[in-house]
Amino acid sequence: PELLQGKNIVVMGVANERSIAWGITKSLHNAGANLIFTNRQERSYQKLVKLLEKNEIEPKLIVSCDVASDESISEAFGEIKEKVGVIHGLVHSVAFANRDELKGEYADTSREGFLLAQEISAYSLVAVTKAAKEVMTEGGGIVTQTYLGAERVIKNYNVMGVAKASLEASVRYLAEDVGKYGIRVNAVSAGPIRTLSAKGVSGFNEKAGVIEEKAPLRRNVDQDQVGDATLFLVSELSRGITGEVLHVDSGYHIIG
Ligand code: 0WD
Repeated sequence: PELLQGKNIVVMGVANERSIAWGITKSLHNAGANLIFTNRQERSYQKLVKLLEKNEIEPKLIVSCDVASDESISEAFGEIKEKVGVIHGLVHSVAFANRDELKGEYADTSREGFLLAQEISAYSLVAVTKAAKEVMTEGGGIVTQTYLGAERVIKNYNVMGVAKASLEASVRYLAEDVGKYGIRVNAVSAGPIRTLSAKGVSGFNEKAGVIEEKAPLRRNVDQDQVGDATLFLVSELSRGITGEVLHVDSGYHIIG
């Protein structure tokens, strides 16, 4: 049987064809999973429906979910519980910061901008894990998306780097909390990939060039590679792994 045959997996964060969550969708679909999607905006919903049709992927369910709202999260997972019952995995591929704070000096970050980045990019995983564990009654894997800017100072990544540091620490604390229910929590730390969100980070093209030049594999990663690594972390193949950050970056992070 296929790796995720009969498994119900929630995917959060498909905005368009370039989204990392779309690469993940293809990997999970190819592994036989039943997919449940959450979107924030109507615009993304329309795009997602078209993308799914074009790729002949039949979604099990699509629900709206704005991670900035506890009410929206609880409605979304309530609907998932009612219509799907049990879920076996969840992919969190959501982040946000004000564009004008993804350049210049981190020291200039506003209080509001700091809190917004933390709320959407880090706290959302906490809130979603709390809601998802009620529906993950047979155990499973939760996987989020992070970036090297959590560990090192990367020019312009600023407030988002600090939010990703918080996200990675949350992965560890959450892993401890839900481990007793057979639920694992891990992160993929992807190299730079051209997406809608990446466009918001100043000087993004330079970052991709550095990977091609310096990473052991001398090439950039793409959505499909992140998709396959995420599939591994969602599936039972990684049943011994939790609280981990797996780098999918052509090995760039090992180079000094
Ligand atoms: O180089 C990159 N692109 C990397 C991205 C490298 C390493 C990590 N990542 C991370 C991002 O930080 C993020 O956590 O991967 C994740 C996905 O990013 P992406 O695929 O680059 O971004 P994008 O295609 O823009 O999707 C981001 C989505 C939003 O799209 P819409 O158009 O609906 O705003 O994040 C979601 C949303 O789907 N999002 C929200 N979802 C629910 N509630 C919210 C929100 N409040 N805000 C943003």
